Amino acid sequence: MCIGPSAPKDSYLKSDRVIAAAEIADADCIHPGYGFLAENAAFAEKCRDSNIGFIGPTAEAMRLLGDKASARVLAKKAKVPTVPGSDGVIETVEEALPVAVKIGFPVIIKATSGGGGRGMRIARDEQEFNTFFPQAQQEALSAFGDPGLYIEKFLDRPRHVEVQILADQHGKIVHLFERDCSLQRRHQKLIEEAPASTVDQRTRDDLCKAAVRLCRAAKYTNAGTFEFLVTGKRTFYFIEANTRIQVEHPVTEMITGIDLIKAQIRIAAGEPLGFSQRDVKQNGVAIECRINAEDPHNGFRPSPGLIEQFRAPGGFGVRIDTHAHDGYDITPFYDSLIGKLIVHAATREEALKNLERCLDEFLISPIKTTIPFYKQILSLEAFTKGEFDTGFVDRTLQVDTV
Ligand code: MV4
Repeated sequence: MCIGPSAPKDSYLKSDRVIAAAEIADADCIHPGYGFLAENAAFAEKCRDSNIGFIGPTAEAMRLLGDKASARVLAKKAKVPTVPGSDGVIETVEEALPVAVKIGFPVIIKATSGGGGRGMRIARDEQEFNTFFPQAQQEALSAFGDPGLYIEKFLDRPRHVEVQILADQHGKIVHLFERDCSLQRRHQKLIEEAPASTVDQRTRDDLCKAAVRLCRAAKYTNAGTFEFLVTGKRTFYFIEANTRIQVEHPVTEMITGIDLIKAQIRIAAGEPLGFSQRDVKQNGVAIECRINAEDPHNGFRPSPGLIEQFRAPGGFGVRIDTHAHDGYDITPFYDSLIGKLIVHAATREEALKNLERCLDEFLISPIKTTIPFYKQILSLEAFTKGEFDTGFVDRTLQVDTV
C-alpha cells in the first residue's frame, strides 16, 4: 500500500498516513519494525486512540526508557549498575562542570533523547568540557528537539553487550540471554553475535538478572533490549534501553529457538508468554553480518541501484533475511541495510568457518556491498579470538573516508 512520496518525512514518518493505511487494510494491529516510528511514544498512543493494536510496549514505558537520563535514575533505583555520572539532565555548563570534575576526566556528554552518537562528546579536561557542553546542547536541540544532556565517566574500550527481554501483559518477564554488538563503525553495528564470547557464566547470570529487574521497574511489556557496557571481567554498567525489536534479533532467535516476532504479536494480543525462564536455553553460537548497500572502499558511501545478480548462500545453519533479489532496485531513500546473513553452529569456531564460506559464495552485483569488508574482518586474528571492543573497527581498520 502506497502511503506517500519516497521521502520518509512525507510517508513512513507521518503517523496519520500509516494509521490511515492500517484502517483501509482493516488491520487489527501494526508492527512498527525497527526504524521510523518504532520508538515513538506518540505513535503508540495514536494507535491506541484509533483502536489499532501497537505491537510493542506501552507509550508510558517508551517515554520512561526513551529518556536516557531518567532510565539511568530508574536503573539506580532498581539496583542495576550504572556508569558513574550525573543524576538526570543537567541544564547549564556552570552546573555541569563541578559534576564532571567530581566524576573525573575523561567524561562523555550524552543527549538524553540521543541516538546514533549525535549530541555526544568526549571531554578530556575542563577546557574541552566548557567548549563541548554547549556544542552538544545545540546539536541535541537541532537533532532531537530536546537540548537535555547528562554526563558519564568515559569508559576505556568497553564491549557493548545487550540483553533481550520478553515481557507479557500478565507480569511475566523472561530474558533470552545476551548479544555482543561491539563490532561497529561510527555507531552503526556491523557484526553481532550470541552469546557474547567474553562474558562468563556468572557475569551472564548477573547481567540478565539486572536487565529483568530494570524491565520490572519500568513496567515494561513486549520485546525490549537493555544495553550494557562491559569493562574487564565482571564489571558491567547499564547505559540505555531499546524499546523495539532490533535488527540483530535473529542471533537470539537462532540460539534460543524462539521466534521473537511471533512472541511480540502474541504478547500484544494479550496472550500469556507460554514458557518460563527455565525453558529458555542457549544452544550454540550465532553470528550476524549486516549486508549494506555501501562501498567499504569508499568510506562506506551508500551504493544504491539495480541488483542484476543476487545469489545467496545456503545450507545447514545458514539464515538469510532479505527483501532483495535479482532485478530489485535499491532506492536511495531508505537505510542501506539490504540483508542479514546469520550463521548458527555448535561452536564459535565452526560458525566463523561457515560464515567465511557464505561470504565467499554470496553474489550481489553490480552494486557495492559490505561483504568484502566482512571477509577482511574475518581474516583478523583479534576478531577470530574474540579480542575486540567498540573502538576496534574505527581504530584498527584502514577504511578510506569520503
Ligand atoms: C559510552 C562509551 C564510553 N563510556 N559511555 C556509543 C553509542 C551509545 N549507545 C553509547 N556509546 C558509548 N557510550 C561511556 N560512559 C563509549 C561509547 C561508544 C563510543 C563513544 C564515542 C565514539 C565512538 C564510540 C563507539 C562505540 C561506543
